[in-house]
Amino acid sequence: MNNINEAIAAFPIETAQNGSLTESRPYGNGHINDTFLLRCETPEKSEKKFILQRMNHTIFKNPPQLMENVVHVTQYLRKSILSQGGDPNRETLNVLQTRDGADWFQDSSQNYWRLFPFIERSVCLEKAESEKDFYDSAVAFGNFQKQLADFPVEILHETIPNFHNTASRFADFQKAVAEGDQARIALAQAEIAFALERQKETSVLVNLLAEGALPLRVTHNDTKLNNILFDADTHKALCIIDLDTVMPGLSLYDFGDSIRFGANTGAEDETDLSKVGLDLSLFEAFTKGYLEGCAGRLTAKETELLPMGAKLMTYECGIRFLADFLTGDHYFKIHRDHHNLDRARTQFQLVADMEAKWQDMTAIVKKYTNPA
Ligand code: ADP
Ligand code: GN1
Ligand code: MG
Repeated sequence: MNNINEAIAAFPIETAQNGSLTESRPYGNGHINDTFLLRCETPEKSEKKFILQRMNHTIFKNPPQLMENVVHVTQYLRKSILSQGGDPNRETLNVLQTRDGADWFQDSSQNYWRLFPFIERSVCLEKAESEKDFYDSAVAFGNFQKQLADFPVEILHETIPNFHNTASRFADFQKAVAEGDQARIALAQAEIAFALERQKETSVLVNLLAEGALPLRVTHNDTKLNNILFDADTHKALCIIDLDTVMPGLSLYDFGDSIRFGANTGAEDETDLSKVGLDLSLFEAFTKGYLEGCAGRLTAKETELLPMGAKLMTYECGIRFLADFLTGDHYFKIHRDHHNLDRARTQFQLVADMEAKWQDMTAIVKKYTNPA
């Protein structure tokens, strides 16, 4: 039982100013939290909207700590946006407190809820409508990296341990192959073989991090295109959302996750694999934008390894989808049978296409490292 009505009552949603609630409905395409759009009609007959979310506390084991991170990060971003003359009510999420002044609410069934103002006149894209959109998203994610460069990392909680530790994800995957559902394992033989063949690469980036050859930064860790809002009027990237996994991490994985999702010629769950591949023009647009957004902060090693970030993040997501399929779909929300297997297949198809286009990817990164 979700007890959404308890949550609605706990937050100052229906107030003299906001008027009364006219609609509450599931919203967005996130795989993890339950998101609801709430609409109120004000006494002046205008509309006030909110995003109410039930946090997934099976996945995020400590929602209060998670919310502490989100509050710290959004307050920090707020100051940075103000100092740059921006609008902090549109360019970052803002956590709204309960009537009791808390940043989150726990209902009688132990669900955790949070509330954000709906960012008006914004759009969320599942697919870039133009190269420019994707380039803009890259500048925004690079800029996010830059904005948080001096954030006091020691105050952040690790909301999901080893979130982008590809070697540890591989170990989880092996466990799923050993202990998963036999019928599902039989169905996914080709995908399992594909993943196992690439075991050696899973530790490349984590080893470089351990050796100190790559820096640990404050990263977003879930940089897909639908985690950024665009301004509906100007179509410029406006606000980075879904801050649940802002943690210390590798810039390469932020770069990689954006490529994985946004530079795919097909959807993440496309069943016609002939539609899935790496769009090199989008890869180029994102590389250019991300390097510009980071404004010289990436080291030479990080820049050189951007293609590896893209490939490993795609591979990692593939083994996560596949492990979830093999063990009964308990992590990612599914909307049809074999949904997670379909998702794993697209990721592996994309990895294979990246392998085929490796020289092009490397050349594109070089082009923007040493502009002529
Ligand atoms: P999940 O973790 O499940 O992906 P998100 O935080 O990304 O959840 O939210 C799901 C969707 O809800 C987003 O993709 C976006 O479309 C929409 N959304 C979230 N927060 C806001 C907001 N403050 N204003 C407008 N839309 C939002
Ligand atoms: C999940 O929450 P959402 O839908 O933005 C997942 C990401 C995956 C992504 C795959 C906390 O992101 O790690 O890359 O699905 N988030 C979490 O689409 O596991
Ligand atoms: Mg999301």
